[in-house]
Amino acid sequence: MSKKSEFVVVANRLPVDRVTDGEGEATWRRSPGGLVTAIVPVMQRRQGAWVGWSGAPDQDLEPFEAEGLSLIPVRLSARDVEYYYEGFSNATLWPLYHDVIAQPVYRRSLWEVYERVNRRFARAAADVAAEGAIVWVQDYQLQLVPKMLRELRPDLRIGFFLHIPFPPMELFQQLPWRRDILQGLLGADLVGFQSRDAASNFVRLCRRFLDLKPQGHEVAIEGRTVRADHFPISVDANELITLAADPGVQKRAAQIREDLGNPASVLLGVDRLDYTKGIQQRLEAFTELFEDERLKSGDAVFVQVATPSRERVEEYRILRDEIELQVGRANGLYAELGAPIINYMHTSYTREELAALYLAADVMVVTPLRDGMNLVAKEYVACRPDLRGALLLSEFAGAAAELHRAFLVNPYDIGGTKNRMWEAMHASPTERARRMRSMRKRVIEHDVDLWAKEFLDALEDGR
Ligand code: GDG
Repeated sequence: MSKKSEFVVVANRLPVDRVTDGEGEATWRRSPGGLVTAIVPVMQRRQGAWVGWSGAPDQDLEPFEAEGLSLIPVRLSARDVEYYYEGFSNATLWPLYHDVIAQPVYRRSLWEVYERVNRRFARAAADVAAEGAIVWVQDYQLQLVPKMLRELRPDLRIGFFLHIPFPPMELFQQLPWRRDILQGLLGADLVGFQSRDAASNFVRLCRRFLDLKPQGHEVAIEGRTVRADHFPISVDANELITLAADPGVQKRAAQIREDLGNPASVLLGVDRLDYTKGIQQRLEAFTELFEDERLKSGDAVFVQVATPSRERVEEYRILRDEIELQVGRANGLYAELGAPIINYMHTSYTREELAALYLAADVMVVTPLRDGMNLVAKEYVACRPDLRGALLLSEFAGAAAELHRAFLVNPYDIGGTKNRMWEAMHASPTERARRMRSMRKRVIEHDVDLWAKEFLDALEDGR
């Protein structure tokens, strides 16, 4: 395809999923999620193209159009998926960038494939970008793309956004390829992070390991200036408000409470099944409330939705077993016949069902040990115009910097988490409303559209 685009997004995955209809015909459907929703209108305005992997290994696909988007597939072999995606991205970078909660794997063979695959993405972007186009590279799987792309196409304006935390010196230092990653990112004109701390870590690391002399958040390199800044991502608040007002969703929420036996409190967790999310810590805190006899069956029910994730990575398989053992134990000890204290669902739901769960929950429990932002916390807040819910939120989630009226917890402190959980369950309606009102104001004013606009304005400003 020779058509060039003025605006190119480069991400590990394409924004569409392959679905098969009733007749067995395969088509593409836009993937759910804030990033796609926020960027699609921008792309439509600017003849945008999206470069990414289809999600299936060894698939040869020509560029195609779907959902009004121009899509450029990048091929990954089964080995690429194993080494670049499951390996370097999810067994090296993911744990390293999340406070080494799990031990990162440092293997040269993984790095080599990461480099090779990043180059493939950079070439695909270079081929499709028009003269002087804006290219926006997404996330930790593609940190080398900005530099590789600049070498191929110095005329482009390149932005990079990291969705996960960026670690402090003491941790980042471990990475054998630390200089390559920093240099990779510095190929961009603007490097965006979720938090101020992450942006500062990056600048400090450039000083320490590349001998550069940053001024504030600007790094001068090879006659250019790279800006590092924070742009906290958000949700499509309007979409969620509409969803929560839907009579079908509201009816379903009432049904869910009824199915749970109409307990005094419904607590909810919604996460990818990931060791960064603090699922074990929150379930331990909840179970201890029964052990302490502060709660008994019928007082409170915990619903934990754990969406299957990265199931071929060893750590994730172990975690799943541990959680399932923990849930079984807790119910074995404290449930009554037909009334588990924890309802654990290892599955994924539609947006409608998720909204109904948010509406049914008195306390939303979000306790990551480290999280770039955490959209679930913001989604819950957007879905509660009734002001009746309470949010229990980890200090280690990026979202805590904005949602400081949540019931904040340190998830490593099980005793403290348990008490705060109890407090959130028993807060008066006035207190819940006061906290929720302030959090809603923030999420509605700073939605995902504003996030994308602020990033792109900053990227174009520096031209
Ligand atoms: C990374 C960063 C950062 C979950 N289960 C279902 C479902 N979900 C949706 C949620 C939410 C999204 O998945 C999860 O987003 P989070 O932000 O909570 O977490 P990560 O997946 O780790 O995302 C994170 C984010 O990137 C964006 O920058 O905030 O810090 O780690 O939207 O609703 N959606 C549906 N069914 C499910 O069962 N439909």
